[in-house]
Amino acid sequence: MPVARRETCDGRVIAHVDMDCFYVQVEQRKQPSLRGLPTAVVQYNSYKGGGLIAVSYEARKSGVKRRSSIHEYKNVFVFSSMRGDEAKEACPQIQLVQVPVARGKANLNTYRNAGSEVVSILSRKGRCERASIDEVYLDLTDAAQTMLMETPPESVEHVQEEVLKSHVLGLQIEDEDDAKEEVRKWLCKSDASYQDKLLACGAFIVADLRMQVLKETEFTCSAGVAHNKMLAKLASAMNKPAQQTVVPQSSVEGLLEYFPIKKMKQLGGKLGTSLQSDLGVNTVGDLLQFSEDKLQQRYGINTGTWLWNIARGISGEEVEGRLLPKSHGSGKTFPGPQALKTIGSVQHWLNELCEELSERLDSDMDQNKRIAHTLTLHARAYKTGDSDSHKKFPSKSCPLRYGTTKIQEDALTLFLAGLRDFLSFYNFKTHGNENNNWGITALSVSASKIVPIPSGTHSIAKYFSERFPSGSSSNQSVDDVIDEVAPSSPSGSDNCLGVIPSELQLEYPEEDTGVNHSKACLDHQDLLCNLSEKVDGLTEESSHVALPGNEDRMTRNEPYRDLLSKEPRLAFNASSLKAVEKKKAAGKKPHGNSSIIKFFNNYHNSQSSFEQKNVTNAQGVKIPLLHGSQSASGSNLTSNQVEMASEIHQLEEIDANNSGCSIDTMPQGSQAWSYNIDEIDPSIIDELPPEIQEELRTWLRPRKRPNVVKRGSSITQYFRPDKGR
Ligand code: TTP
Repeated sequence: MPVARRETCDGRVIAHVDMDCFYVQVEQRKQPSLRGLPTAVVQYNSYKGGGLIAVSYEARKSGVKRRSSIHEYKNVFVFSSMRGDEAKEACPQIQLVQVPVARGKANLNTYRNAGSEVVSILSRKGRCERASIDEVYLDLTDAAQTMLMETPPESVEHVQEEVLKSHVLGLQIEDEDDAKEEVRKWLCKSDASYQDKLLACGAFIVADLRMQVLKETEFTCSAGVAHNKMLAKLASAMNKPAQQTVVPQSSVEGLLEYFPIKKMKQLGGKLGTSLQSDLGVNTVGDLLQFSEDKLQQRYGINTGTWLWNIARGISGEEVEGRLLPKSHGSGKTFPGPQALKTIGSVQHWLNELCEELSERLDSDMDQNKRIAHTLTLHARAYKTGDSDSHKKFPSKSCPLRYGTTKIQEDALTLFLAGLRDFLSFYNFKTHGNENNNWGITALSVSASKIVPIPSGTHSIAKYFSERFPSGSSSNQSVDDVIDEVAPSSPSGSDNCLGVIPSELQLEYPEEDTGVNHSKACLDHQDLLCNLSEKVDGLTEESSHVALPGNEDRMTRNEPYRDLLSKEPRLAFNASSLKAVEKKKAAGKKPHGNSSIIKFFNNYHNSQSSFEQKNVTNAQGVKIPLLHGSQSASGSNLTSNQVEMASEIHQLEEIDANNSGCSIDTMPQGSQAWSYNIDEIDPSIIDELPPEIQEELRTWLRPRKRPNVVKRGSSITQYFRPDKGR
């Protein structure tokens, strides 16, 4: 029997608000002449008119839709998006607007900013959680209770039209002409239960908020009002656009009875499939026949309980008070023939993505006084013949260092670490003409663990010491990176996904709409952030990886965009330079061939010696081959990194003079410690001891800023992590 904590209705009033065809609305606001016309926003990649990423409701009436086909492959739903050309056939009047572009990829800033406008309005009435670029959860419990006490619905003389347009699940309406009157009666019923009265108040409040959004931003949105997040999210999608749906507790069973199990949040994948094939569960209602014990025995304690709860519409997930994104991300996919096959092209795109990420981090720091702590790289690679290969490139994380160049360097190191694991998985060997068997089909970088910037001298020192731990102030080591944590359990509280199962995220554009469609973590709608969850999304473009429906794209005679041949010489990181120096010292010439396949070959061929050399760094210090921990003590380059770079260097013709890096400027030794003067917020100078204020101001003066503070200066001494303060 359900225990108290599982009360199906605990009196909370939760709303989920979702913008209608959001990108289209943003474009229509920019170009008012498009209003009322069938309109769609297309991706940056204009192949066949560009993939559709947002479709207006006028266009939907003519059969234009974002997804043109869906098929299930290995228990995963794979979507192909409709393209502009196809949309024109279905609706010749359609207006196609290309997503804004920057750095050769979609730039979502306009949409993010528009989302922020909406959030600032919706947050006026209660705790507000920004769940994705265009959706929020609201906890309206307090506001509803207040309204019920002060102006209960039954006392409202004139109920506004927007409120009367609500849909109340389970409310029988015989004649559509009477719909508004029936809704009014339900909302204003004086002998309704306390919970229903609270929901009615919620409907009034949400309708009012939606009207404010329309008035102040010109955007329409739809909403669900229920006793928990899960039900509110289900409801908001039921009546669109510009409408709202209320879920009284008495209608929950009916709502879930026929709701497809695989459409529930977290049940689109293996778990949902197992429920179908092993237990014959096809709808959420089917789950009701199983006891909690049975579900726990089969799926474990937490998942079993979670399944038992969702069958009854129970979800205790709180609305987090969060108006700002939890993370930032930038990603791009390289479908079919665009797959990246050279380290140079990977580095080129990583540089672009990191530049965008760095800009967003800087503006977050400026505007919101927040800093991010973790940098994560996600990638997908394919290997012909292994349709699961796209799942095998591991995500890697490391501490985030501010500054575009540093982020670029670290992202490359993370990529190499992932590549190494990927190669190990296949125990890779290549022969002859296998160069086309491999490629990188998606890249994304994200910054997470974002916290308010510390203020005050002590915190600043801590901030710096965290950024540059153990003197490893230069590049991240390949062995220092951390494997990304596996996705949380279905009941994980971190996930605010709604009804859309993770597989649906796979639809995300082959392009770069970039980033963060994930509904779970706002800015992870990016392509690859949160590969396993839908939301910011974003987990999405597997449809462009070597799946059956897409293989034709791999072989089609489409013009192959050879990125490498067009790209300029790329600045290399310190590791690469060091490697170049090593090669030069050994009298060897760097190779000009930068094929990834060669990298694979070189990696494989050198693996055994690599493993051995790996244990000793440049200073002769033994370094354990540990993942997820700092391995170098006092060395700027781990031997591992040098070796890895050495491999790269065999593939790339490097002009050392192109690099702005100088590894020699970094202090050496176990007590080494440095930081970037640019990372000091000038506003904290007054809080520092007088003896270092003057010196710091000198450093901060424009045009005289060095990248690295001189060893032995009082500032350096002051900020030393081991300084006993
Ligand atoms: P959604 O909220 O999923 O859809 P929507 O707002 O366009 O339409 P609806 O009224 O049905 O909710 O996505 C929000 C925006 O995210 C959408 O306008 C464009 C973008 N997006 C993509 O770029 N790719 C995608 O695959 C999806 C689903 C959304």
